Amino acid sequence: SDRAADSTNSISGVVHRYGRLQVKGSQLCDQSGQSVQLRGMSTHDLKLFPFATNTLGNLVDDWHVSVVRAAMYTDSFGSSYIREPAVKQTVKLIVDSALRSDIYVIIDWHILSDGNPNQYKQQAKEFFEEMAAAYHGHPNIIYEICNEPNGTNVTWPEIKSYAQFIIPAIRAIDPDGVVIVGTDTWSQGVRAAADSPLGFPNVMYALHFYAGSHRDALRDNADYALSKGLPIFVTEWGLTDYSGKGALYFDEGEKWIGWMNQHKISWANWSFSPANEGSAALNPTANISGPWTDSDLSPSGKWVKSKIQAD
Ligand code: IDC
Repeated sequence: SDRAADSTNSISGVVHRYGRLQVKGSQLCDQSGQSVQLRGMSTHDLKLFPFATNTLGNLVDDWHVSVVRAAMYTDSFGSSYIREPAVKQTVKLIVDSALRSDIYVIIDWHILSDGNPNQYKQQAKEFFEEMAAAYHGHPNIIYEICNEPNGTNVTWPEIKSYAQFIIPAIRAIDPDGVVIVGTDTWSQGVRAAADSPLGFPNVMYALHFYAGSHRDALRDNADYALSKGLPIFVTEWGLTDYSGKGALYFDEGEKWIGWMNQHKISWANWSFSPANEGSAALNPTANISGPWTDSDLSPSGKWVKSKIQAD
């Protein structure tokens, strides 16, 4: 369509323009060293709400996302790559869609109730080796090696040892791909990471927020981390409270959007799905294939779409 031809993201899209990403200081940059901010959407649980073949192409043409995050639950609430590895095919479908649409794609090892990333570190290593082997020639790929570490014993040193196990395995196959590491306390622990960062280049650290739950105190920690030079990627955020459900907090969301724009921090919103919950971008009756009309979009979806497209 004309729209697709004019889109910043299709055919000669964002990966064509930015090339291979790199991390300089605390900033995500394009291949030439210019700072960039990616904006896009996270999937929901890929077992419950798998993308269809056309979902991402429609999302790129219509919303102009520059990044998508494929959230593959490893072992939470009945969604388990560990027990049902076939969900990996949906990750590959999304990566292949991202290659076609010329956008960046985050491959998310979505730990959650399995809060210690070391629990399945061998499976994680094999999964990321397989993904790196399949896709390392493509600058589109971003590796997110653990969604939200949590639990009393899951301190930053524990997460760091996991990262020191996984990152060399990825780097052996894809030497330059950007890797994002989750932080403690459901990826709110950027202060501890900033005090003791990993030694590898092209690594970023996840910060997650939900506007109804996380406010100035979390932004203060993030400001501290930035002041120490920690590269932050907000791989997941929502307008609801941390449950993903219920009311939307637009005023608090506006503060976070302003903060992310000010620091050119890249982000992905939770979630591009028709889940029956406030944070989902589609209404429960919408078809995940698209294309979508305005009446298919939830209040969160309409607001977030406008933020993706804002200057
Ligand atoms: C939530 C989903 C919800 C589901 C729950 C358990 O929105 O429908 O019942 O997971 O699978 C996170 C997690 C993310 C959560 C989200 C909202 O990374 O998996 O999704 N959230 O609770 N961290 C903070 C909030």
